[in-house]
Formats: sequence, C-alpha cells, structure tokens
Amino acid sequence: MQEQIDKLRHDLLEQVSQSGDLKGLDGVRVAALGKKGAVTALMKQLGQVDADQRRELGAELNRLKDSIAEAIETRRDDLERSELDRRLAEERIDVTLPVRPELHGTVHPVSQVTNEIMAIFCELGFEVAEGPDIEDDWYNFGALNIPPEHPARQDHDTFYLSAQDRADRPVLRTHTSPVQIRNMLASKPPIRIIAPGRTYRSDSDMTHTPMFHQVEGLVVDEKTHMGHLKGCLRDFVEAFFQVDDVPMRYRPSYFPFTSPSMEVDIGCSFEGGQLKIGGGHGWLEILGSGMVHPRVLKNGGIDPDKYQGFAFGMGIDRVAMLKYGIPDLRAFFDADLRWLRHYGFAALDMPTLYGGLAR
Ligand code: 2NL
Repeated sequence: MQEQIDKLRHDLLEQVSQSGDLKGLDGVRVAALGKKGAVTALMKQLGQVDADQRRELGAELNRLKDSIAEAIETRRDDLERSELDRRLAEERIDVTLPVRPELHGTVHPVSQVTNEIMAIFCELGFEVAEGPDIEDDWYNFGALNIPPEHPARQDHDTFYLSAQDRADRPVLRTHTSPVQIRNMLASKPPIRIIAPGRTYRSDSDMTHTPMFHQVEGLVVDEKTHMGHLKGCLRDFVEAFFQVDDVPMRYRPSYFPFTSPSMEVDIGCSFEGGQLKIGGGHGWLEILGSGMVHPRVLKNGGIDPDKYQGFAFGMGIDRVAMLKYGIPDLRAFFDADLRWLRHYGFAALDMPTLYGGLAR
C-alpha cells in the first residue's frame, strides 16, 4: 500500500501543477479527495490492512490528503492571481485615446455663449451670481420697482405657480434681476456681478420661447456713472463679437428699475444676406441698460445717497443666433441631435479671451 500512496502522491501533485485553470483544478480535487476520489478509496482499504500497519498507513494517508489539499490551495491562489492579471491586461482602457466621433456630445450654443460672456466679464472683474428659478413676487417684481398694476405682472405674461394667495404666490422668474436684488441684500458695495440663467415668460412665437436665457449685469459703487456703463459695454461687445471700434448707439428708453434707461444698438451691415457686426449703416439692438433706480438700490439695502450703480440686461439666445448665424430660435430647445451636431461646440474647447473665445 505504501507504494500505492507514493505513486498517488506523485501523480496527484503532477496533476495539480498541470491544471491550467480553476475548473480543471477542481476536477483534480474531486478525483483525489471527493467521496469517490482516489485518496478516499485508499482510506476505505485501510480496514483490510493488518492492524500493526494500519496506524502508520493511516497517518501516511492523512499526510497525503493534507499535502494534496495544500498543493491545490497554492495552485488555486496562483491561478486566481494569473486570471486577474490576464483580465487586467485584456480589459485595459487607454484613457488617452480620443473619444469616438459618433459618440461625441456637443456644447449647446446657449452654453457656449454663456461661457463666453462669463469669460469676458470675469476678465473685467465681475463675479457670476446665481439664484432660484422659482421666485417670490417681491424679488421678481416689487423690489424692482414694478408696481402691482404693471402689465408685466399680468397672468398672461407670467407663469404663476399656484392660484392660492395672490399676494405671495410663487412665480417663475421673468428676468434674472431677482438674483441681483438677493446679491445686493447679501453683500456690500462695491458690487460687480453678472447673473446669467434661465428665465420664463408666457410667450411663444417665431422669436419667443416660454423659457429663454438672459444675462444681467450690475455694478454699484460710490461714484459709478454712465461713462463706466458705456466703457464696460463697449469692452464686452468688442470682445464678444471680436471686432474693434464697433459703432454703438444709446437710445433713451424706459424700464421701471433704471433711470435713465437706454437701449443699446451696435453698428452692422447686411451684405448678400450675411450679417456683419462692426461697420455698415444698419443698427442692431442687443442690450437694455441704465442707471439703477434709487428705489431699487434702497430695496437692495443700499443707501442711494451714498451709492449709485448701472445695470444691463441681454438675451443670451438672441446674441447666440446673431454671433453664430443660427436662423431659427425655436430649434434651440428641440433637442434635435442633428441640429446639436451642426451648431454645437467641441466639449473641451473652453472659451478664453486669448483664444478668441470660440473654436
Ligand atoms: C433687457 C433689459 C435690463 C436691467 C435689465 C436691472 C437689475 C437690477 C437693477 C436695475 Cl437689480 N436694473 N436690470 C436694467 C436695464 C435693462 O434688461 O432688454 N433685457 C433683455
């Protein structure tokens, strides 16, 4: 029997070391140590062995069993490790590869233009401010010197969220001005902020969508005047449209929250149906602006006898159309992949002033 044990040990250890995978190794384990395995079969034969040899052979068989079990364990560890190594090598991802073009998302023109506007004003020392889309009547209207009977407040222009108590029903902000009211209340002059974001008005036709994007700017300091307003907006227009010496025209206008109020036009030409910003004889309205109404400063917790400010507001969707020659406003929010691929921007192309902002 000793001879059988020695041969079995030799054969089994050989089989263990030859197993190429975990499944094969388990087969060896069952064939050796399982209920009907070779080692188990020898154990059963012990009963027929002389009593004086039985003790020694039993111990020898136990050692065989242990050494086979240990060899299997060691082999299993090796196989598991090399299996992991194989998967790590095979499932390797080269993160430096470019994205496959057919899977490429693009940056929406509204996001692109918002990023460009933020880049320009941040260079001019402004900070970006944000606020809630759902506003209180006071922040959206009252604080801005828009009286209760003002047409802008009427239900057919404004999305009110519930019909309950008319005085304090929530409203989808109709401009980003409430962001600036909140900012004035939460800080002290000097203030230099822009507030870009979504705005909502119950209006839908060729040139209006119920949700649109606006950016407003606010500067408040002791001696802020209209020269600052004009210089700031010129710097912006020239950086945004990448042209020098743009003709600019300030037309008197009216907003409840500014006094005086001016609409701003920039010079342009239409040659062969192509809009060109800069020279020419045409004018294009791009902004509303003015000196902050003293009552609005007061509502923002700022002393109008000590401070004054200028403010402006601009439609982001509209300037995106002008700058990138996008003809139809309504296609902006259709989520049409073909439109997005055509008008979208490369995802990693962050707009910078030195890079000429786009592309
Ligand atoms: C337009 C006109 C404008 C403002 C927005 C403003 C905000 C505060 C105080 C005073 Cl907190 N004014 N914003 C001022 C003038 C014009 O927007 O045509 N927007 C598209």
